[in-house]
Amino acid sequence: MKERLQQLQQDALSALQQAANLSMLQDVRVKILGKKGLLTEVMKGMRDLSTEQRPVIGALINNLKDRFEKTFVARQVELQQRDIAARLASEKIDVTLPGRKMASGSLHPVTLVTNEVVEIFSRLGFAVAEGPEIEEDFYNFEALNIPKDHPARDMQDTFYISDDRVLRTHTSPVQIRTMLKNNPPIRIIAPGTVYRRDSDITHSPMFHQIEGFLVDDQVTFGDLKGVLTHFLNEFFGKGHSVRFRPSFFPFTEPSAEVDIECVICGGKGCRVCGKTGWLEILGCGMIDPEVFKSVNYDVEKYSGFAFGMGLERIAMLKYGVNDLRLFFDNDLRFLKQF
Ligand code: 2U9
Repeated sequence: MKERLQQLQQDALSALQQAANLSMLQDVRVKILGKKGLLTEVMKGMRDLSTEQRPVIGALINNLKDRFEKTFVARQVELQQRDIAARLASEKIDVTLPGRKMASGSLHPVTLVTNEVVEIFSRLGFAVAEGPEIEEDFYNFEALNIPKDHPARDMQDTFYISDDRVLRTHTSPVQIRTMLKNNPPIRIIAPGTVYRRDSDITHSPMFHQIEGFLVDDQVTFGDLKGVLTHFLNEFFGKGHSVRFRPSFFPFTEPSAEVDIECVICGGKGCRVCGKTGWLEILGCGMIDPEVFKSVNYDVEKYSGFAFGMGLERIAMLKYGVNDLRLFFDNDLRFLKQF
């Protein structure tokens, strides 16, 4: 039995050394120590040994097991390291390769100019107000002194949803809603999407406006001129002359349109300003007392000014865009430039 054990030890240790990979190594272990393994078979023969022989053979078996385990672990580590080395050699990572860049979007130019206008008026104490794009006739027209037969109500201009519901044609109804909920003093800036039945190279049926208004006691046309001139200096930079031309709007009296010296040619006359040297930027005026009456404000006590501008138009002037349709095409080659 002693010889059998010595032979088995020799065979087992050499089988461990010859195992070419981790799976073969495991097979050797099962072949020797498994339930039907060679050592297990030898150990069954212990029953037939005499009491003197049993501890001697037992010690030999323990010694064999011990050497087997140690050799097994050593060979296992060796094979694992060989595998790791092989993987490292075949799966080399080039840490100098540049990473994959995350594609990041950018804000739409109309959003950029909206943010800029809002920021300028915020610094003057104006708060942003918003309202629904589907409006009632009262807020969009009636309260703004636009009577039933006014041309602005013509089917040419307004998208009607029902007899008394429209897609808002301006953001002015936001100011009516604000006045109905609050008392003066009020300073509001109202950016938003508006809709008109108009579509050609210079008009889109959906566009963006920003309107503002201020109501308090003793507000004058001088306040209006001061605030809007300050806005234009901030938005287009100082050094461009500004002029106020008389105009008409149903909701303001007196009314004016505001021009700035052409920011493209400096007033010399070019294609953008139609050779006039001036660019029309804003409409404005003192809020008509009829508008105050429709929101139950005391016309003797309060006065105010209001203004409005098209955001696509000022974005075109600011960024030198020559075609309105570019804002709505969603062509990434255009949008990525801002
Ligand atoms: C209230 C009272 C008065 C807002 C105003 C304009 C003049 C104006 C146009 C500019 C270009 C619209 O986008 S555009 O076509 N707007 O000229 N808007 S005064 O007046 C108001 C608003 C609300 C309660």
